[in-house]
Amino acid sequence: MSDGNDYNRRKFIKNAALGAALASGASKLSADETPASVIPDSWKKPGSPFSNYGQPRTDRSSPIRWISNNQVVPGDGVSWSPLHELEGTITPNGLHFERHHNGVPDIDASQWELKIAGLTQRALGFSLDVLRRFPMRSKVAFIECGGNSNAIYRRNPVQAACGYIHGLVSCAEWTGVSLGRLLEEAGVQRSGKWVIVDSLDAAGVTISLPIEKAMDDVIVALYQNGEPLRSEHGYPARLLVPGWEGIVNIKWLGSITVSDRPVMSKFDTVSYTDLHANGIAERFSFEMKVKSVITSPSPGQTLKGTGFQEISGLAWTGNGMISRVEVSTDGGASWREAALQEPVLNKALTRFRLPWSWENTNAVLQSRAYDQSGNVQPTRAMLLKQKGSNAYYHNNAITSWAVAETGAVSHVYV
Ligand SMILES: Nc1nc2c(c(=O)[nH]1)N[C@H]1C(S)=C(S)[C@@H](COP(=O)(O)O)O[C@H]1N2
Ligand SMILES: [Mo]
Repeated sequence: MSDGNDYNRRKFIKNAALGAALASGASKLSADETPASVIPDSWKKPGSPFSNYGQPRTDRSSPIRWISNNQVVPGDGVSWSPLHELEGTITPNGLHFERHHNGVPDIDASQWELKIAGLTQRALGFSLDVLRRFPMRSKVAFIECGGNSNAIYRRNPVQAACGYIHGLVSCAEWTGVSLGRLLEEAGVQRSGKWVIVDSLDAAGVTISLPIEKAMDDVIVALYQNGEPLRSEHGYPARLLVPGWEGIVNIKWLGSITVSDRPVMSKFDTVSYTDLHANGIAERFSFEMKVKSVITSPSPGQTLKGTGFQEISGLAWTGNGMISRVEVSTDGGASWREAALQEPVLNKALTRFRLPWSWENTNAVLQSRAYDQSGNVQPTRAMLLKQKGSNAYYHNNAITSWAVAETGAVSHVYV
């Protein structure tokens, strides 16, 4: 037996002898609390009946999405995914963030068809029934709004829960028909370099996508996490454009027009576009950059007692897979590599975890993600320097959560 084992064994015996609180905080059962001596109340009457569609528990107020309404345009705003109250990597459909520019339209699917026209051999209309006859494919992917985390541009750290700062990202298994397959059916002409995607909501959202991406991995999604799309997420069909900014993932699809050029719509140019310090705007900043955030511990939470504490969070990149996540508990002075939970998927949320022991001391928690192309998440100072003071979108800076001696967690800049 090695000295180390002997030491641990002696320490264990000592703790057990003292009846000391274990590092986990588990409580010690008295004799009349052991399983053999207790009859649970739930054994005494039958449980509640079946339901046609399961609902979340109603005796609690969380997890819920928070809603931020834009005060000017009706139905313009967001609802945030409560990242700090969720685990794993798949967002339940009722908690997937939402971004609408003019409310959720009610589309009659029996009258609906997706039109494909423009620089094609033929103009085609695909009803929902016709789309369902095509080969289906599924992809687990995140969608992130280009405006996610823009609070990190503010002068002072916003004190809000993690999901209220970073929750315009969610991840689901999307199933539908390859857009490339549908474009082939219509026959793209040689001069077709872009597709112009129009939607049916009152906001009149139109965007342009390069034909290479449209023919590559884009899905006309009909299902989200196995069930037909909900109205909020684009019923009857939306685009899933893996790894690219939220806005191009057009909901309530109307038509796709093949063109030799982008249409330069408001959503191609003004929205989701960053203005550099020299007054020149970024164009087509499609790919979401490598990013991560610690979801637990995070602001609003208070650590309950010293000892073992798992640090856990989410990492993602529009550029392939997450290759590594490092965690600091001292504001970036030193870093340790976190474990990545399997499976690590291309353009999907990746869960990371690191065991930690908290000893009633001040700590500043940070996570730093790397992707397979070698991109690294920048510090806030680096990002501000690079993007200048006009920037509002695409903030992928490292976030810092401070843990006070009391265990209270808050948002800080370091
Ligand atoms: N037709 C239409 N598509 C849209 C939008 C919209 O307002 N109308 N919002 C876009 C934006 S900015 C984002 S971030 C994503 C959000 O998708 P979700 O609401 O399913 O999370 O949808 C995109 N697709
Ligand atoms: Mo967005």
